[in-house]
Amino acid sequence: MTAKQIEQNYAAARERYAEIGVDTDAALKSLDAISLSLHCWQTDDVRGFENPDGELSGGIQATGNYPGRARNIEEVRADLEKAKSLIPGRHRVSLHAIYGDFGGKFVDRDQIEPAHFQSWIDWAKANDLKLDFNSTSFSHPKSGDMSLAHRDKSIRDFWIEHTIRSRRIADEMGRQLGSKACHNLWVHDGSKDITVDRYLYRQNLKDSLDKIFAVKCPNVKDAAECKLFGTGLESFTAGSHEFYMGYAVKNGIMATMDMGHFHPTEEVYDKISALLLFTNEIMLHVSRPVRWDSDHVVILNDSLTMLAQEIVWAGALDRVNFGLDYFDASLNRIGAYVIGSRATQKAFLQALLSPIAKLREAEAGEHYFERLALLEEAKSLPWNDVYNYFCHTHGVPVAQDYIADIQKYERDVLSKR
Ligand code: RNT
Ligand code: ZN
Repeated sequence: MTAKQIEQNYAAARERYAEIGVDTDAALKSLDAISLSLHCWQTDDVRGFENPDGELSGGIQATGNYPGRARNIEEVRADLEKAKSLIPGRHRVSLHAIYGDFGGKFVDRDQIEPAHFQSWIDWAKANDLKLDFNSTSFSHPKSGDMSLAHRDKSIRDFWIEHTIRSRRIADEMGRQLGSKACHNLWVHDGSKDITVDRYLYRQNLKDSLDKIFAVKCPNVKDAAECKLFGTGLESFTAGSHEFYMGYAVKNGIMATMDMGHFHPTEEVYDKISALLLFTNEIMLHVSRPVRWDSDHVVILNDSLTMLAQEIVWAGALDRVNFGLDYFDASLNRIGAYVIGSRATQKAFLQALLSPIAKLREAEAGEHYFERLALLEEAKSLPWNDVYNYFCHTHGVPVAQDYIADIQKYERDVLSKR
């Protein structure tokens, strides 16, 4: 598409939307304000630099062995920079504690410090990025089936120390970059089979969290992520949805909603308005479960569009933190970022372009045929011409043009790894 075509298509789309009372320029402005937090772990299948050849544990799995996985900090950064250059807008990067700049030394989880992440902060500054952070409880000899909920106090203490240190690192990131860092706490703690001491484990988890959050980190937005189950941990998950919802509401932190962490027909979108009445902000993990929490690359599907609609219609864009969370090792990993990020932006743009005034009017008047008809019509309005214009004005490849760019990166860089 030529620049002229993109601009002409946008002009036509703008008129078409104006007919139904929608301002495309305003929608683009709102879209521009949405920063996605790119999860660093798609670059290397959640290996990190602490023990990159170790097994991924904690009930999560990256399947596939597509060549070109990032093997060190330079490669992770190069891949993130490449992905960023193909995604319009200003974004963030989310790091896990195992991605520290450890200089080839083994630094155990209860020893990590802001210094191990200083080069990430400098990199973020140089690349106009903000950072978010995650404590890492998986892939470690001390984590087994349980960490913060473990019945052994010395194990709990180790993970409490790790998580406090992780929050301090996030605090330093937030301070230096002038934007509060989201710290997401997810632990896999659970069991494979029938569990008779559920109350004890949850009480342990709660006590550990109380100790962790007693440390004040003014530049951090704290979040905790629930889960339904992990592989090998099918019968019990200490940090269930009810557990963290209760904890978040009582303690004023965010609940993280991962789209893969609920029953297969349960959708995250319907939780937004319920949660936001009781917590200030929400953290999202945008993901795509296929039959289970499989963390497939995010695409523009109903789960995503309905989630975006709900957030936009609730007027809650500034109360939601948009983390991506998927890891597919079976295809070009930079491509995975670009597809998932663009799909997320498209979902939000569609929502921002929905004829909400007319839809609300129909609903208030109990005109349900008209409401459904309008919702259906909105699906095929020329929103993609608006998105193409967004890419064009941000100087990134429009429509399918990013494919050739990624193929070139694969030829020039990834294939040499
Ligand atoms: C696992 C959780 C968690 C992880 C990342 C790596 O089921 O979704 O968020 O995916 O922290
Ligand atoms: Zn997640």
